[in-house]
Amino acid sequence: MADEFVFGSPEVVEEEVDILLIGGGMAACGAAFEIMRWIEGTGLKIKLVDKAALDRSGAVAQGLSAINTYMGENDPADYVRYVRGDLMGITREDLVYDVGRHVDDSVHHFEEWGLPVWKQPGDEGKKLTGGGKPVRSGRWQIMINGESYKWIVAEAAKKALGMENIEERIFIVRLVTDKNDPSRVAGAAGFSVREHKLHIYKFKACLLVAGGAVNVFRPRSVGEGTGRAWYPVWNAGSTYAMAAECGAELTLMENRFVPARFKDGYGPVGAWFLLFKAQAMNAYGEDYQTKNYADLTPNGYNAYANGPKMGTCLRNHLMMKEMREGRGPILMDTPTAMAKLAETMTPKEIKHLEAEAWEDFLDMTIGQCGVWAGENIEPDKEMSELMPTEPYLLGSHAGCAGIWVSGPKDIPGTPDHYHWGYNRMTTVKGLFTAGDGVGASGHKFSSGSHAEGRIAAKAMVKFALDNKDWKPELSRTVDDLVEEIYRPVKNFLEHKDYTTAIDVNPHYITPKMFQFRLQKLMDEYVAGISTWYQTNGKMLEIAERKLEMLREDSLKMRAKDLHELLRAWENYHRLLAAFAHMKHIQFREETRYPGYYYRMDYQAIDDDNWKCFVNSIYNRDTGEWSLKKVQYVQLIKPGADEPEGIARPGSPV
Ligand code: SFD
Ligand code: AMP
Repeated sequence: MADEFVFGSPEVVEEEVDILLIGGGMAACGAAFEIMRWIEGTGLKIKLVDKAALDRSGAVAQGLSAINTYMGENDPADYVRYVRGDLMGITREDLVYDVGRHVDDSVHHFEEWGLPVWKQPGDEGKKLTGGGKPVRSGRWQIMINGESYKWIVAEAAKKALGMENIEERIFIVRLVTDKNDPSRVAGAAGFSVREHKLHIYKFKACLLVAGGAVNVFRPRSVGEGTGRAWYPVWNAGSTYAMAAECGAELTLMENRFVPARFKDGYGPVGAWFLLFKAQAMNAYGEDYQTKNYADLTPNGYNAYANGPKMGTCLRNHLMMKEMREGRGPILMDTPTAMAKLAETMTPKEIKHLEAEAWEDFLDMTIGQCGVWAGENIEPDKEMSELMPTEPYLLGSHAGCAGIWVSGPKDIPGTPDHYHWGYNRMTTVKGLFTAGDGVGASGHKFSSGSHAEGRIAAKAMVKFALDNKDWKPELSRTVDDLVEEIYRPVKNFLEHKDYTTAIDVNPHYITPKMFQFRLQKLMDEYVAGISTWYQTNGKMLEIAERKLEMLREDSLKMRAKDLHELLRAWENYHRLLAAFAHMKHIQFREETRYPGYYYRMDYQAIDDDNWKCFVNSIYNRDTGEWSLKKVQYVQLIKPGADEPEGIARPGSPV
């Protein structure tokens, strides 16, 4: 209970470093590994803080079965074409290209560090760097035995940085700007989730890589499964919220990812579609993607599809039509796929295939195996239901919400507004990001996020060296930060005796109830599952009013122990991420991502007016958001088989 707080204020630990890495996921591990190469002999001090333990923190905690971004024989320019096609034409092609040209080196390191990468027959003993051909599930994806993926990547990061420079279980709550220059970040404050300690860091530069935002929307999971989600529940929008509060410009926060997943266990579908070549169908055995293709035409969505080649949101769109019109459930035909593959196999190989079908989930989404086992589903005998999930905000998977960053300057044709400083630096001086943090540049996945962390690390070292004599001074006092961060504790201690039921009190709101309120309103008004991802201007007005009230009530959150203090601040971060998402959807008067969300008052794609980025800035003092259009510039020429929408010029802004 609250015993740890009744003894008074937290111990305050202040520390100054040159570079702080916030987060311990794929991007942070990439940065930790890379940074040590560039600081040699410079005397720069680096520190990494993660809210959890590096070995199992972030999205890769449970492991993965595939590395979704590996170029191999492919040209990074084609990777850019693939990404912009999937994300409906609006992408920062400089950033995507940059990931594409560097990502393979990260994958080669993973293998070197011990990650088993599947190889084609005959190449089993060969490493990728020795010419070993990977088993590709798709053009960009390769298969791995990845249960221990995060352990392996974390071990390399720890070795590089040294455990003395890593602090685990520190939840960073906010960034602090510089006292003399409000456009510059100078520090960060957070608390230990194990001890009654507040940590304040001062630095020249920091990498904010705390992942995407999960549980902003009411999830499909209920009851004892509540909170089960596809993306990691511990990534609570901290990246977007802290960046926004520090004044960083966000981009494409209207975008979201709604993955089609195996129902209830949230098992990913990629391996089934791409490796096992399974077919998804409606309840009546019809191939809905072919059957509904013409349905893309009325609102111009077809401009972004070329036959079966279409983006993830459009595939969703065609699937959702079946469900909305009563021809669900959608089924993944696992038995036929396995039988087809087994046709040319020996009994031993068939056993192996069955093992692989299970291992795909055992390695990355173990809960899906629980569903199969619990519901007596044998994938070679029975089909499984697919379901579009609740929305997630992220920048590294098949989505592109995030922060607007400066890109590399060596890519021909890059306009000035794409680079103003150091690679992956945000519009706040000294604040860098990568992975889920970088907006307008999706499809990096685990490997690309690692590579991007490395890109950012190198640029940060340059920034720190260029600012070697600069001394950070915080714009806020320690007392002020203690007061703010421990407010939920104070709320609890001051009012806990007012009632006899600890969770029922007119003076405070529990973080859990706060989260329910947020999820309900986002679900019902901002295109969640209960409206089949539909909203309109009027609904968004109501959402805005309710979000404002929730922001007022955020000051009333209570924390009865350190765990609740963590939950309180996670939910505050979710609130700001949700706010950004709502404001961006409100601003973009078109339906750019059908199948992810629909503006029912503007159902068409409107390239003449909206083939552009939407960027926003949040004013922490006034609570106001300002939004604007930012020009999209095409850097990579359209390919012959790209849908016609791609070739259309960006709209004037
Ligand atoms: O199957 C704070 N991903 C997949 N990538 C692939 O390459 N292959 C796949 O197979 C992929 N699939 C998949 C994936 C993810 C998940 C959950 C599943 C399946 C079930 C995506 C990648 O995992 C993802 O792109 C990267 O991990 C993104 O990297 P990054 O670094 O941006 O985020 P992170 O790894 O989640 O790390 C976040 C870190 O931040 C910490 N943190 N620390 C301090 N203070 C705070 N306030 C903090 N808030 C968060 C976290 O602890 C963590 O360390 S499939 O679906 O396609
Ligand atoms: P998922 O398991 O759904 O996260 O997908 C893993 C990878 O496969 C990602 O790169 C997806 O874009 C891709 N993918 C998944 N389903 C399909 C599909 N039906 N067609 C093409 N690519 C897909």
